[in-house]
Amino acid sequence: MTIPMTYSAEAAAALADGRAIVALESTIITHGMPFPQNVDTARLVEQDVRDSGAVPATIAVMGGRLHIGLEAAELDALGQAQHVAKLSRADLAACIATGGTGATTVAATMIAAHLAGIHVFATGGIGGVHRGAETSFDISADLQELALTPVTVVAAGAKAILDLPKTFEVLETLGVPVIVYGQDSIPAFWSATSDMAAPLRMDDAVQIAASHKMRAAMGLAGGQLVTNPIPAGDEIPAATLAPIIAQALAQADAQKISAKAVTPFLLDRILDLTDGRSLSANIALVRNNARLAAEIAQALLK
Ligand code: PSU
Ligand code: MN
Repeated sequence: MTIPMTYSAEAAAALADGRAIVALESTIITHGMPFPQNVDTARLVEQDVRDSGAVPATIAVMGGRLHIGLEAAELDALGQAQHVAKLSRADLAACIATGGTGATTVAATMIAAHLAGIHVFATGGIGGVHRGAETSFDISADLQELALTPVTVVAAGAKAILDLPKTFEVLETLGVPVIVYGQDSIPAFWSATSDMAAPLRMDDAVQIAASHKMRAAMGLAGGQLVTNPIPAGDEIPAATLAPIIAQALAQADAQKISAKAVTPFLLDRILDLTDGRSLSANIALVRNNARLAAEIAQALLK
């Protein structure tokens, strides 16, 4: 059986020419940000990748086809579509097989990127271990994917709505390298720093690319997580966010939000409670990650 895949014109050309490519996810478009900022951001992020010397490939499933790169009209349509499925490893194949449409999470985007021969992927923040996971067992499939699929993922850490210490413990257990770019503490999504020490620190894209290649040479399964701090001018201090996150979590609890709905619900509540500041920060950090990912993708070719 062949996988029905559709490549955007620029992704197809870049793959044929062996040029640097950066995969981008689509759940951040459909479930992570409201319209129209979601589409505007997706376009800006694609352009950031181009301006930094690589080619963007936004990944999604549309009408039963796995799209590697979206044309402008497709991105527009996805950004405005209602009730789009949120696809992870568990449901990606089923969506394609049944002719569905869905946005890819970090886990599903990694799988698709790997199938297409793309080694680097930029997003905002990965999923992780939710607070209260000791009773809910809610741990994002993103973590396990990092242990399985050889793609270097650039993110501003894990989303700060999560239990960050538990998230990084699980990554350590799974053998996923967590590389902090340019500082000694793990960034915390909307905030540049945290009190968690960097498991690994690298200060340039060439080192990150070299360790990606070394893992491949050694036959180590899985990818790397590169955590890139939000630019200082765009961050929201952790102390400002703490009560807001607590309030959003209490609302999720009261409304019995569960499973895939948890992360989108919390992001939406925090957007409201910060008067939009969390969205501006989110946009700034994704763009920052896209630029670093483009550098890593180019360094991999050297
Ligand atoms: N980064 C963002 N916003 C998002 C996401 C990432 O800045 O909405 C998405 C990613 O697709 C990630 C998902 O895989 O949130 C995590 O969802 P869950 O916690 O349900 O695994
Ligand atoms: Mn979950």
